Amino acid sequence: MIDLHYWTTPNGHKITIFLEEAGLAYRIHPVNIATGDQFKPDFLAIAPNNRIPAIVDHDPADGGGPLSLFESGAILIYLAEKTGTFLPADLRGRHETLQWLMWQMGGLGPMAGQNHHFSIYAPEKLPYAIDRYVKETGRLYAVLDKRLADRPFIAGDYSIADMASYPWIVPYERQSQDLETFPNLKRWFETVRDRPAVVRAYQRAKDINTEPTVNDAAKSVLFGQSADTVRR
Ligand SMILES: N[C@@H](CCC(=O)N[C@@H](CS)C(=O)NCC(=O)O)C(=O)O
Repeated sequence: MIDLHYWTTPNGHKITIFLEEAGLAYRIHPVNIATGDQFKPDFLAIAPNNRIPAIVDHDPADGGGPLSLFESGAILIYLAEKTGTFLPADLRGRHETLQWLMWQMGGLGPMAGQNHHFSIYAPEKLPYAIDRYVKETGRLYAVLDKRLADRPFIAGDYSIADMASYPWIVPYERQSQDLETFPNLKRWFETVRDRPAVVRAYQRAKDINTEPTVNDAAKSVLFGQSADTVRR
């Protein structure tokens, strides 16, 4: 059994997609990041960065005690290795997939996240910041579009690289991106979107978070953090 500490955001969706695809038994523990659940001591004990997602595997392959992990990329690699799925075993295929997973973790996710922040949530609309992140998101979309020109998925067969990137393309309109101008990316997006496991993962999110709006109280929880938040 896997305990998934989760909220209904792109980094959370990555893990429900994997778990649904692999058919692993899991329990969701909602961590409402808009109301501050990410600062509860039980969550911080497994996720010291106060960010979702995190997992606890009660049946790790080494037969030892429960194994906990935070960081969505690390969780995807762990689950892929645990199940022997969605990450090729051969040297070249494995590293091609991990390379694109890292591209998402270090590039697409953080840049699209800053795009959301400055375009939608920031109290002041700063043209330089908005332009910077909209353009950088567009550049990353173009990289993915080019990559997908001659292959159906990001790295070989459908893999954890696709599962990591897809949830960050879902809010493309909020990122001021037009999928019509990225035809290969659009075709891939629709293929992943229509997978039954992906549909199930997004349905779970809807069942858990019926009001996914970020109000002023949530903004002060999410965007007022500093070193003091961690030291408290
Ligand atoms: N690099 C981390 C990022 C995780 C992350 O940023 N999670 C967000 C939701 S998508 C969160 O928990 N935010 C809570 C907060 O900002 O306090 C990962 O991929 O797991």
